[in-house]
Amino acid sequence: MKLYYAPAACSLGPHIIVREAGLDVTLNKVTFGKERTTADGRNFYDINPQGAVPALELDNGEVLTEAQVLLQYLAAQAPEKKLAPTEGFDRWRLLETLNFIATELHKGTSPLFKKPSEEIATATKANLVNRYQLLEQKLGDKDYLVGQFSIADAYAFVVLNWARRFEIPVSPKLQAYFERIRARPAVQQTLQEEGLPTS
Ligand SMILES: N[C@@H](CCC(=O)N[C@@H](CS)C(=O)NCC(=O)O)C(=O)O
Repeated sequence: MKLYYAPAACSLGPHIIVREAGLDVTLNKVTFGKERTTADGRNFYDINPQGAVPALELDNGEVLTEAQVLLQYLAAQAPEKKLAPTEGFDRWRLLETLNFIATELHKGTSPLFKKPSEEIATATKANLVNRYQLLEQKLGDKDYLVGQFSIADAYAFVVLNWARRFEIPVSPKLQAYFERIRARPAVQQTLQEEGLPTS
């Protein structure tokens, strides 16, 4: 399998899960410019017509996209690692949490990457402050969002990393949660592989 990624983009979540699960996946960096080119010299639009990372190319040539689907697919390749509960109510809680992160936090942050006007930036950030309060409520007093560490935490790590970049205030509890995930050996390895700060 090949994972198409860009440093610190939402592909960071699937990358973390590749390392947590110990999967045999080749990383292929996509350079975003006027054209989108992969590290092995291909036009990325030929792989994902949307031009967005992450994309996962399977050994049979199929290409999967959508971060929360890749997270689930990768976790399913190593069920013994229990990175995504598949039974009981935790399964539904996991899906709810993934969708919340995708639609409220991931897409809620997207406008900030597009050099918005001050008015849009202020409104986007105010909305995110509220959404991070909701994330904190979901975390409650637990170490991780759904029982033990799961794909939801890998995805939450990505958006919390963006919150830091755009100086969106998060509570001490969420900051400690972010640091707990960052300290995991697989996450440290992933950050190093993407050339990102590890502390
Ligand atoms: N719906 C896609 C969106 C992925 C996405 O937003 N990717 C961003 C990076 S985090 C990207 O590649 N943006 C470039 C673009 O869309 O032109 C998903 O959930 O995976």
